[in-house]
Amino acid sequence: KALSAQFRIGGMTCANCVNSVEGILRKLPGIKGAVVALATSLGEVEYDPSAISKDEIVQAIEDAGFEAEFLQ
Ligand code: 9UX
Repeated sequence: KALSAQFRIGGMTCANCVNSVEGILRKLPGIKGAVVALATSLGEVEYDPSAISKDEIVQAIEDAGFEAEFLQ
């Protein structure tokens, strides 16, 4: 069953960053959906916790040069 979680993201300064973060997330296994907002620096992922962990999601974002932290 998919869960939804919000995260705060740092290091995004232009709209292309948003596309790049969303693209990275959507290619990961276990991600059902991903949206990121530049104006609020918030993102939300829908993910399958049996396929990917929050730590792995954070790691993928940080590997791309951004910072990420889940809100809950
Ligand atoms: Mo925009 Mo984001 O030129 O890493 S793509 S700043």
